Amino acid sequence: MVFVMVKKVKGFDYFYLVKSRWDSARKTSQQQTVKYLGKASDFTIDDIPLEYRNNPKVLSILAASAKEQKKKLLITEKTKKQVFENLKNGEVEKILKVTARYKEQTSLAKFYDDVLKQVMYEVGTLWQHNKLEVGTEHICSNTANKAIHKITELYKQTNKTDGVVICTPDDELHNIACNIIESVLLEKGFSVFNISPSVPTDSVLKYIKDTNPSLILMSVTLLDNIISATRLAKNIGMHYNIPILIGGLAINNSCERERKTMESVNPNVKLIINSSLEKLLQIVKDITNNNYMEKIGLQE
Ligand code: B12
Repeated sequence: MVFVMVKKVKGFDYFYLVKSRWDSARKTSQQQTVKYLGKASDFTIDDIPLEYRNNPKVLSILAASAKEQKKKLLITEKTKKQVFENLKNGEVEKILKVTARYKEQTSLAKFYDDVLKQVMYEVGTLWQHNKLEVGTEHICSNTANKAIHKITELYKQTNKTDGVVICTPDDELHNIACNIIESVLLEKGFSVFNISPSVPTDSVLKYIKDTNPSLILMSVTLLDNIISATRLAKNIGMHYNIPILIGGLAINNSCERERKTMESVNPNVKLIINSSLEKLLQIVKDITNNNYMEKIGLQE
């Protein structure tokens, strides 16, 4: 007999496809995990091995899970609308309340990825099509940053030495992503030095010398700044042997040639493309635990 078992870890449900077999000698049933199915909230039929897709027990869990996911989707849509309205009106406190409610059911990283980031992308699209005034776009981004700062104030900087430096290349003024990344890292207890936006290369190098971080995160938004990001990564590599993760909108939209060039200038550079914040947190944890370099083949 096959069924889906639920395990709760840190408040989240995780599914396992489990086979149960009667052991007549021991007169007890033996359970064996067929497949780990992942987080219940992300569970789809594609996670189930083909041979079990018509199993009634599996199908009933799938139906319940789809209903739950639809409910969450509706909540996310409603939250996005509230955040958009509050951003336009500069209502920081209201955003904090909405964030706290959403976070309770999901996580801070999910709030940023599924709500705030999506709303900011929408702001960009409306502005690009002249459907939103530049002034309103600025109010939205200023309010977003104010709200992120308020959220981040809740998480105290620890005195760990294994710090993470967050920066942007020269000329890059977009730093909402940097502030979001700082926020989720601080929430998880990392020591963070967020020097964004746009700091001259010499100052970045000096800052690295002073703080001796175990990891550098670089965020690039404008496609035009891929060149300055490449230059900065090269410069850092000439002075320090520290892993550098580079991500952001420009990296997601870059072409193969640009990606290869960036990775070729410094062997410690790794591009992170279209990653969720939860995945990024996992990578940062792995790096600071010293087992990431081997996994992705970076320099020791
Ligand atoms: C807010 C905003 C601004 C604000 C920025 C304020 C601030 N303090 O950040 C202001 C008004 C200053 C601005 C200015 C400009 N902007 Co602007 N801006 C935006 C907007 C609307 C939102 C950006 C944002 O915050 N997104 C939300 C964040 C959270 O998303 P994200 O950056 O993708 O980050 C996520 C991931 O990518 C990832 N990530 C990010 N960094 C990293 C790093 C690592 C290591 C990893 C692993 C992951 C990772 O994690 C994040 C969370 O999931 C975008 C629209 C858009 N589609 O993004 C346009 C946009 C980015 N801007 C654009 C442009 C053109 C400009 C200007 C040139 C406009 C002008 N003519 O002046 C200037 C350039 C200024 C400069 N020199 O940098 C274009 C860029 C087009 C392009 N091809 O490059 C966009 C896409 C708008 C559009 N649709 O055309 N902008």
